[in-house]
Amino acid sequence: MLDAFSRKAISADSSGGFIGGAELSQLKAFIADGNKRLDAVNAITSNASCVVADSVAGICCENTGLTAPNGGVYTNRKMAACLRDSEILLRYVSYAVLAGDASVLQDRALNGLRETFGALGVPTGSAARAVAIMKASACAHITNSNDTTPPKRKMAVTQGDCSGLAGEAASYFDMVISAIS
Ligand SMILES: CCC1=C(C)/C(=C/C2=NC(=C\c3[nH]c(/C=C4\NC(=O)[C@H](C)[C@H]4CC)c(C)c3CCC(=O)O)/C(CCC(=O)O)=C2C)NC1=O
Repeated sequence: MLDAFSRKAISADSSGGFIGGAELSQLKAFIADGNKRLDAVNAITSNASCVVADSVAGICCENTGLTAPNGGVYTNRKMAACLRDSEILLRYVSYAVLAGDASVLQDRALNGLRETFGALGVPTGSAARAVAIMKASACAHITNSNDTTPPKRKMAVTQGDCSGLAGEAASYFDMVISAIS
């Protein structure tokens, strides 16, 4: 498991150098934005069940075959597995946002996931679509701009520009999408 700090140390060590000025300023920025980052994690965490349920409801509305006999979430057991998988993936994205580093997401959740889904017959296109819906709603929660995206819940936080963090979170969701697509 790595974070933005360990990553800098490892890359400096691989070139036998000290952690230089540019790296230090990046880490300084990481610390300066620390409260925003924690608010971003909180925005995901406090709305997780809503974000997850909304994404799975979304794919079921868009594709009614999913809940029909032999569909990807036909039977309560498969629906429960699908909701659980979406929650797991969202949780790992929240860890990546916290650490400012995707390695924990890559190593513990995404590694081999496409093969697992393939072996189980989980429709990866629909799974990727569910992740894309989570991306839209989680990013709206991070920027607190979820006026138009259901759910419409707003957090009481200091107003500020969290577009950078929303973009970073979006990049982690994109990693999930490309890992299973
Ligand atoms: C480390 C993190 C981690 C992940 C990511 C994980 C995924 C994972 N998802 C599984 C199943 C599953 N996953 C889904 C998910 C879906 N079906 C759909 O149609 C939708 C598109 C989608 C939800 C978005 C379903 C339905 C199953 C059960 C498949 C089956 O048993 O037939 C299984 C098989 C074992 C089980 O059913 O519990 C694993 C291992 N396990 C882990 O430990």
